[in-house]
Amino acid sequence: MVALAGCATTSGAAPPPAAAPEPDDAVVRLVGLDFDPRTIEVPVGTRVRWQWTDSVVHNVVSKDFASSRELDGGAHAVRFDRPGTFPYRCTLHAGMDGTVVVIP
Ligand SMILES: [Cu+2]
Repeated sequence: MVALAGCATTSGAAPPPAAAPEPDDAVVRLVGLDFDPRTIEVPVGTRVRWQWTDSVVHNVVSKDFASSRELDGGAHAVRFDRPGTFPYRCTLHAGMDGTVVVIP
């Protein structure tokens, strides 16, 4: 299973806190209706941190994890504890797809 770390919930009116950055995070930016980079390759145990730097609302959703809908300044982080290929997408924008490749 993919371990979830720093997942914000969508309950309540207050915006969820951004996942605090960690020095070894692999960073994917949400910018220009796209993920940058679209494919990121990381070693097992790495935390991937998505950073919203777009004025449009996006989310990050796969069958293993899901963020809330966030705007510019938002963040979501997931630690990947097993190797594999993990496709994900923004469910709000067709074609806004990304992949995390976790290598042993
Ligand atoms: Cu989007």
